[in-house]
Parts: sequence; structure tokens; C-alpha cells
Amino acid sequence: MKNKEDLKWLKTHCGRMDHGGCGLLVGVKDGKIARIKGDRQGFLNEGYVCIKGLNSAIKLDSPLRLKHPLKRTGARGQGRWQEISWQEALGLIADNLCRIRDSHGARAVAFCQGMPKGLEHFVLIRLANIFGSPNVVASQDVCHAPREISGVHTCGFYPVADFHHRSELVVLWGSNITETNEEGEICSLLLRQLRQGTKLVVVDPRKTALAEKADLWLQLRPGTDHGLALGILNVILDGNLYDEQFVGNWTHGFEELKDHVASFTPEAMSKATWVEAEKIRLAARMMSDLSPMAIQWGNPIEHTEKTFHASRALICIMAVTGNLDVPGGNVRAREPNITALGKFVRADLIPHKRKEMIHAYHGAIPRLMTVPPAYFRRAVLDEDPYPVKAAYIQCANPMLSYAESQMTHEAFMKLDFIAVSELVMTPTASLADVVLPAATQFEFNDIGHYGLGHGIILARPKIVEPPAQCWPDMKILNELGKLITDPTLWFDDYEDLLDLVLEPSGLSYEQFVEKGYLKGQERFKDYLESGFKTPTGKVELRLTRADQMGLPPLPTFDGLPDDTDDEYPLVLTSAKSPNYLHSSYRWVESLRKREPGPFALIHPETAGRYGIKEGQEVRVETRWGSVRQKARLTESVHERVVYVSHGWWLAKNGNSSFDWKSHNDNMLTSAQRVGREFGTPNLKGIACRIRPT
Ligand SMILES: Nc1nc2c(c(=O)[nH]1)N[C@H]1C(S)=C(S)[C@@H](COP(=O)(O)OP(=O)(O)OC[C@H]3O[C@@H](n4cnc5c(=O)[nH]c(N)nc54)[C@H](O)[C@@H]3O)O[C@H]1N2
Ligand SMILES: Nc1nc2c(c(=O)[nH]1)N[C@H]1C(S)=C(S)[C@@H](COP(=O)(O)OP(=O)(O)OC[C@H]3O[C@@H](n4cnc5c(=O)[nH]c(N)nc54)[C@H](O)[C@@H]3O)O[C@H]1N2
Ligand code: SF4
Ligand SMILES: [Mo]
Repeated sequence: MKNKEDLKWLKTHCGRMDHGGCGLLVGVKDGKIARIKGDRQGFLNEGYVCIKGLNSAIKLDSPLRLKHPLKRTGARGQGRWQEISWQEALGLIADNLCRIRDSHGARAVAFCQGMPKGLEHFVLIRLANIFGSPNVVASQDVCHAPREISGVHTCGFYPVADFHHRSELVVLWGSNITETNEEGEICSLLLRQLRQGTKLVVVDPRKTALAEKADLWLQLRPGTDHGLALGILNVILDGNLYDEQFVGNWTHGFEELKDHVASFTPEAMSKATWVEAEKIRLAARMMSDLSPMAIQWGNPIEHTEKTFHASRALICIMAVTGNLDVPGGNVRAREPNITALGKFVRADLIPHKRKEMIHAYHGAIPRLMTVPPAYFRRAVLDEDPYPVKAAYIQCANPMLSYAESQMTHEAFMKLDFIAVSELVMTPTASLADVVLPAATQFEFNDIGHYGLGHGIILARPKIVEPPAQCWPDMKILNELGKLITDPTLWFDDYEDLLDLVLEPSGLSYEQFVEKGYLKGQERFKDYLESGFKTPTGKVELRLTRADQMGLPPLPTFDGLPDDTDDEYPLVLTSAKSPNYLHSSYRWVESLRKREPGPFALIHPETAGRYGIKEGQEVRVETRWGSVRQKARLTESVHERVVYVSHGWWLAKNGNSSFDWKSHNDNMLTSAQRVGREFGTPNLKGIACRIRPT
């Protein structure tokens, strides 16, 4: 145990272990991080810190970290590399990207990002825009675009749960924030409210810790969120349980929605969702009686091809119960006085982007600005709608994170050129032509939460030096930008990008660090003055521009994402691990000790039926593929539901080759059929079966 006195304590915010957000106190000794604890003054966390946060500095000293740029010498994926200088690495990338731009156009180069980790995501978009490629590929198809963009079309903004003001009711709809803390909705604020008497409804197929605490737990069939939301809407509208004044003054299409949901009775929806009709009625009554209500909506509503309907139906519930943009409800977070996203990413330089993005040719929803991975890979494999030949990838492991990993592999094997910026060698980096060693959290100055729509940005100042040859992604992109685009649009020092974000605030980065965070003005119900930012100025329960946009005008239930049958009688789903971020950090020993391998949650009755014992390895199969995981028997899941662990891969032969097939849940998913609006594949609610191996 280190003596407290030996340590120099510095303040920063956590990042890159999830969306980030917790204020941290970091104890440093001899240039190394020795301890981490939660900062009681943290605006979002009030001293809380999770297990990933506590372990987040250990990775910095891992012997597995990449320390030099690498050039592929053998065949793609063979694991033969040569160390090269940064100059040579950037030169190689520049030559190849420019060669492909000259022969196939800038749009043949894709810029790929995983979960946005910090400012690097927006610098990547800036680079793509200046380079002239409309194709920034991201996981938004299954992560936040459905919520955000359905919100923008329905009510003119992205309605986020407001935990900073008291709610009478919180509904955790497919969101397990004590374990995932998504987008900085840190659980400490919610837990405080629950202690103070806020009621809780949990919509989750699994009895989570919060479901145990809930006043009402709706254990739905995975992938039927749209059906459940419509059943609740039916009760609210049919029983006149809605906010008459708000509905009368501020909604468009109410009567049509009411007629439309008349057939989605609790009884009908109970069959589809497995939730008892009485519980659907009770949930609807609680949502109408208890005000303000905040719906904290999670990833699973975005993990089926029906996500547009699920997102729309939930926004309709927020609206008709009068909970949009009220304190303690679902609010439009006002941004602080900082540079607008469009200006930062130089959207002005690529006016044809909306028409030229790959997904525009697939009729995706307007305002979706990143390419869904399913459409990206079709462009590579089938040249549909046009060829894509190169990918620059940062902060992502698509071999694990995109649905249908086989398809990702085929696409990457076909690409003419791949560059990957990473911390360690991964299944994705192993397929690259050039691999760049990235600096990471604690090793450079960064800004957190920019562009997430929560009305706040967080200072993440550097705490320690990165290894000599590891560069922050922002620096890599700034230098690459000078080589492949107009150098006058880049900076001598990449840190000027931080100042560019802060410019309107009048603060330097150092002054921002002093403050810790910047928050937008706290204002509610702007619509009373200026209406909602939709074509009608009202919340569009029925979308007035639906026909024009080729979208369904009303949220509907047109069936399950996937049907079970005798061959595949069980239903597959998943949840994030509290110990890892997606496929990241399996190589951090302290985390690996906590969770050594992948496991599948199975109900004991079901396990018994298939002759499966606790801890035994099972094969989980869908119509698309099969994986092996260890059985963990638990009554917290329904008898017909199986949960698989997400994101597992293993390094073999001293880290020169990778097993990305045997345990990876995206071997069980398919990207062949996707929801047209967002290009979203089914990750949840997939028919499956199990057997002992
Ligand atoms: N089946 C299934 N698929 C899913 C999901 C699911 O629940 N089920 N979840 C989806 C969701 S919500 C998301 S957001 C995506 C996530 O998709 P990804 O973001 O691709 O997920 P990760 O596996 O975390 O990969 C991130 C990689 O970035 C690297 N990294 C970390 N820090 C840095 C850095 O500072 N610089 C660089 N260059 N690299 C860094 C890590 O080592 C890691 O390999 O996956 C989606 N895919
Ligand atoms: N520890 C950890 N934290 C993370 C991440 C991580 O990988 N690990 N990833 C980060 C990212 S990128 C994101 S987007 C967020 C996601 O954060 P969340 O939205 O909380 O994500 P999940 O854990 O996928 O799902 C939440 C809950 O949904 C339940 N669930 C499963 N299937 C269904 C279903 O069909 N319907 C409903 N209603 N519920 C279902 C699961 O049992 C789980 O309890 O977390 C972020 N934080
Ligand atoms: S909840 Fe997220 S931001 Fe907070 S310590 Fe954990 S990983 Fe970091
Ligand atoms: Mo995500």
C-alpha cells in the first residue's frame, strides 16, 4: 500500500473505459500512476468510480502495448511486421490514401471509428471532410443514432434523461447504468434519487441488481421493446391517461396515433413480449401518474432492425405523458458556449456529403451522418453503391464489434489498404498494412463528452507521459492531415485543436482544466417561446415528412426481429460486462482475473433439459454461426433466453495470430438483413439453441 504522502494528486476525468465522465483524483509517483479514486467534486459522479476506472491506468505499462509503428511484411494477417519510423509510416499511409483517391475518388477511402472515446472522433471526421470523403464509418447504427436521430425528427432534439433534477419515476428501459454508466449517465445520481424515494420501473429480460430494487420489473422477450412500448401507449391513449394540455397544444398526429395503437392491446402485446397484460397496464398507469418521469433508454432498443419503431414509440410515451424538456424528465441539453460541431469538423468543405455517403444510396434516414458498418462492408465486397478500397481505422476493433464477423474478415481481406491506430495488436490491427501505436487516456490532453448531446464537456488533462513512440490520435491525424489535405487547415501543434473547441468560451485549455467542466445553460420548455424544431413546430407523433423521407409515419409492431422454431427454440441476447469495454482490455491482467473467460447465462431448468452443468462449456448456435462459452446457471434469466458474453477474442502464438471466431458473439449475428433507417442488424432477440460441447 503506497503512503498517501508520497503521491502527487492530480485531477482529471475518466475516459476510454466507456463513454467516460467520472471525475478522478489520480495519485502520481515518479512519473507513474500509483492510485486512482473518485473525485467527490465530480459533477456527474460525486466520488463514484467503477472497477474499470480503478484499473484504467494499469494498461499503460502493459508489455503488450505497441511501441513503434509497424509495416506489414508478410501476407495480410500473417503476423509478420517490420518496425518503421513515424515519418515512413505516415508517408506510406499518405501515398496509399492519395493513390486510391486519384484512381477511385476520395469516397473510396473510409475513415472508421468505434465508440467515440474523446476529441479524436471529431478530428477524424474533420480529416475525412477535408480529404473529401463522405464516408466516416461508426457503430452508431447500434449505438445512439436511432435514439438521437429519431428524437431530432420527432421533437427536434435528442431527449436525454435528466438525473440532475428530481424525478418521481425513473424508467430504466434496457439500460443497466450501475454497470455501464452510458454517456456519462453515472449511476450515483440515480441511486441518490432512489434513496430519496423516486420510484423505479426496469424493462429488462434479466433480473439485474436494479431490477431487484425496482417497484416494477418488466421481464420482456428480448427484441420486443417496440411491442411493449406500443402496448403501454395503447393503455395511456385508450384510457385517457395522457397529459391533455400538452397533447392538445404541442403534438401533431395525436388522433392518428391513437387509432393506430388501438389494436396493440396489452393482451395482444403480452403474447409478443411475454410481459403479463396487467403489468403493461400498471406500467402505463405509473408513467402517467408519476411526474416528472425520466426514461433512461439503453442500447438494446437499438439492437434490432426494428429500432426506429422502438425509439419512436418511446419518444411518443415521453411526449404524451408531458415529460419532454421538463426538469427530471427527458430534456434537450443546452450546449455550453463552445465551437459548434459542424464548424469544428469543417462540414462546409463537403457540401455533397449527404447525397454521397454510402448509406444515402440505401435510403437511410436523413441526418444519419456516419456509415452503418453493414453498408460499408457491402461497398467493399460488392462495390454497392460504389467501390471502397481503403480504410483508416482508429479506436475500434470491427473484427469483433461489427455484426457478422466473417463478413468483416472478407471485407478487410479484400481492401486494398488498411491503416489501424491501436494500443495493442488486435484481430483488426493484425489485418492492417500499417499499424500505429497510440497514446491513450492519461497520456495527453483531451476533451471528453464533446458532441454527445448531454450539454457538457469535461477536461481530461494529461497526467503522465506516453511511451516515446506512442502518439495521441489527434496528433496522428493532424500530421496525416498535413500530408493528404491542405496543410493550412491543420496546426503546428495538435493541441490547438483543443483551443479551437474552446474558442467561443474565451478560455484557454489550462483555464478549462482549472474549471474541470463547462456546462450549457439550464433551461427548460424553450418550446413555449419558439415551438419544437420540427416542420409543424410540434412533437410529431405522426411524422409529417414521412412520405418524403420514405419512413413509416407511425411507430408500429410488425413482428419479432427473428422467429424461433423447433430447431432454434431459444432467444439470444447479451449485456455489457462490468469489467470490460466491448472487446477492449482483455489483456489487462487485473481485469482478466475478475473475468477470465466468456460465459453464457442459462436458466437452470433449461440447462437441465439439455444436460448442461454449471461451468461446463456449451455451444451456442444461431442460423448464422456458433460459438463456445461456459455455462453459468442463473434464475435471473427467463427459461427461453440465453445471454452470451460480448467481445471475446484470444491471442495465440505469442500474440502473432488471433482467435476471433471461437467465442465471439458476432459470429452469431448477421448483417444481411438490416433496418433500413439506420442499417441496424439484429444483435438481440435472435433464435438460438444450445448443447454441451
Ligand atoms: N454483438 C454485439 N455487437 C456490438 C455491441 C453489442 O452489444 N453486441 N455493442 C455495440 C456498441 S454499443 C458499440 S459502441 C461498438 C463498439 O465498438 P468498438 O469501439 O470497435 O469496440 P471495442 O471492442 O471497445 O474496440 C475499441 C478499440 O480501441 C482501442 N483503443 C482504446 N483506446 C484507444 C486510443 O486512445 N486510441 C486508439 N487508436 N485505440 C484505442 C482498444 O484497444 C480497442 O481495441 O460495438 C457494437 N457491437
Ligand atoms: N462496463 C461497460 N460499460 C459500458 C460499455 C461496456 O462495454 N462495458 N459500453 C459502453 C457503450 S458503447 C454503450 S452504448 C453503453 C450501453 O449501455 P447499456 O445500454 O446499459 O447496455 P447493455 O449492457 O448492452 O444493456 C443494458 C441492459 O439491457 C438488457 N437487455 C438485453 N436484451 C434486452 C432487450 O432485448 N430489451 C431490453 N429492454 N433490455 C435488454 C440487459 O440485460 C442489460 O441489463 O454502455 C457503455 N458502458
Ligand atoms: S463509470 Fe465509466 S467514467 Fe466512471 S470510472 Fe467507470 S469507466 Fe470511468
Ligand atoms: Mo455503444
